[in-house]
Amino acid sequence: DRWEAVDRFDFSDITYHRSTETGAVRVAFDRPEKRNAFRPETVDELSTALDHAKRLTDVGCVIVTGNGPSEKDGGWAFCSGGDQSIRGESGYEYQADEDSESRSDSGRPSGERGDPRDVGDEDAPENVGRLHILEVQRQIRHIPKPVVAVVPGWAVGGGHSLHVVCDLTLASEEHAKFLQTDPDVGSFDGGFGSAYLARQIGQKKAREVFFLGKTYSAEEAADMGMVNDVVPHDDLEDEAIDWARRMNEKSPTAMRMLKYAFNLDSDGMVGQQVFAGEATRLAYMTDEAQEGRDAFNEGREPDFDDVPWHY
Ligand code: 1HA
Repeated sequence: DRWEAVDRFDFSDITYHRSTETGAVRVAFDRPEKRNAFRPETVDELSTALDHAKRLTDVGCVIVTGNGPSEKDGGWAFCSGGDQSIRGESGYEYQADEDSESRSDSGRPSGERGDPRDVGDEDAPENVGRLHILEVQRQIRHIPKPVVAVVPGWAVGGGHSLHVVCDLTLASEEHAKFLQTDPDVGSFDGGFGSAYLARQIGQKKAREVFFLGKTYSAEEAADMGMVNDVVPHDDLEDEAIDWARRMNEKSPTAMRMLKYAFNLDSDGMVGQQVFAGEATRLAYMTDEAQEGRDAFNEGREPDFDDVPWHY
């Protein structure tokens, strides 16, 4: 009851909620009968929700989780990766057109952005395979607030990689299970899903995760260093809310700079660009930068005489 539905979107594959009191949003995969596998529509919706959450200036934490249990068999999942049943020759394909209505409500309010496949080019192939979960990974990486993966069940394949890219992971003691099936289905996340995982748990362990494809419990995943904490299943959401509240109480600027500082170490020049953008924002807030702007607008030379050369 603490969550209010964000109803400006008409999502089919995810749910999207907000808690004004906590300063958090909750984005949840909502395909429990498929262990929350994602199809392109799901990815579009995730992307839309994350983009929206980024712009909420009173929200300091994004929770990404999976709804459940499955009505079919009671199984829980965070996400089981790409939906193999709609995988085409070059990636995951939109399921339209038998379902063409869901194209216009694939997360984008119609008229605002339109069908995400419509590039305005009549000659463009309509349904090329997509791997754009990687774009969502980058969104999670760059959104200027912590993202917490709350794992109530299976985190598998591309779903495993998603938890890896989140800032923190909280797992259900009874139901969370971690598994990399990428090489079983001829796929490989050679980006954050493997390289960043290796930063978290070390090279030998990361290679084991991919090469042996063992299933790890929440406790084992925590011992390996890819899960922050393990709590009883019934306490999962309460604990997540508690984390969100804690983080939302902290200095937004400090939290943002810290997230980008942690990223910088492994993000190369893109990391520098993102971090530097925030440094620029801080600089813009100074009298010094505003004098530069004012001088230009007033057609005079800037006067920086009173500005000390800090050391
Ligand atoms: O690696 C990438 C990428 C890399 C680079 C760039 C982009 C990428 C994009 C995606 C991916 C990937 O995600 S590749 C990896 C894809 N995922 C998998 O290989 C996991 C497949 N699923 C499983 O191994 C298992 O289902 C499970 C360990 C998650 C759960 O096992 P469990 O509890 O025994 O349940 P199970 O009976 O297998 O599944 C329940 C239902 O969910 C089944 O459907 P049903 O028989 O009831 O009709 C099952 O088919 C369905 N399901 C589960 N996972 C998927 C799925 N259907 C489609 N796709 C799935 N991923």
